[in-house]
Amino acid sequence: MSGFRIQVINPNTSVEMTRTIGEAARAVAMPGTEILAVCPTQGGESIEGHFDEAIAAVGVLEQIKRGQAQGVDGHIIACFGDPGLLAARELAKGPVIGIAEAAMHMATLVATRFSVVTTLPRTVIIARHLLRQYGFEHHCAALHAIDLPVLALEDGTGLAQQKVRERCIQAKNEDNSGAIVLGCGGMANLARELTAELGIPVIDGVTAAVKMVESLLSLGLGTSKHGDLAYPNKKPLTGCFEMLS
Ligand code: 5HY
Repeated sequence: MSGFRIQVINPNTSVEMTRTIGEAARAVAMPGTEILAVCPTQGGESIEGHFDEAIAAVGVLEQIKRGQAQGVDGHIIACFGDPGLLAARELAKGPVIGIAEAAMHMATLVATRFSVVTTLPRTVIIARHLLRQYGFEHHCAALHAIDLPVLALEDGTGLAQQKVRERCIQAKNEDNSGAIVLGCGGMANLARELTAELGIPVIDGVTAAVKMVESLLSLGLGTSKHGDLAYPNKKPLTGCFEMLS
């Protein structure tokens, strides 16, 4: 099976991070899979709280619309808060996977307990909400923040990457977790090296989601259009939301 077109949406507007995410996705995609890495035309350069997520969700929906118009087969929301996930599923015919859910699901398949390493302490709180929402609370041993903003991952100094590495080592030793989930799309290029160095699965959601979308597509499965994920009820949308109608 080949020839899938997967749209990887970075919900923030950082072009550098979109490139990092796209490269990581291409590195694991099947030879016939085409990865289209995109980000919204409007919004914030990083997503670090509920306010940022609400804005980013609209950008995600805009990109889903575009992707569908271009005939892509599946979509990935490449931000650890999975902003707009269920709304995106309403719009989409193909599968839509968020990177937090992808990484958490995969972690439960290779370890009984995992730790999360993310950027800011407030993101830890958002990740806790997601754990509860997805039913993974009991699988998560602990959550850690490197205490640097999201864009530190793209500043070229390597400091954020070094802190992620240190936190992962600390999580392995102190939490006694069998796996680590990386809690930011901008960490997508770190998983393989850290897995080799730490000797336990270090899972990034972007690459995990690529393999999940490919699996669903290979099985001929898309988003259910029966029930709450049916296409949105038709109604006029005004102002800046006209582009979504
Ligand atoms: C992300 N923010 O994956 C999240 C997560 C974080 O702009 N991309 C973002 O680290 O807060």
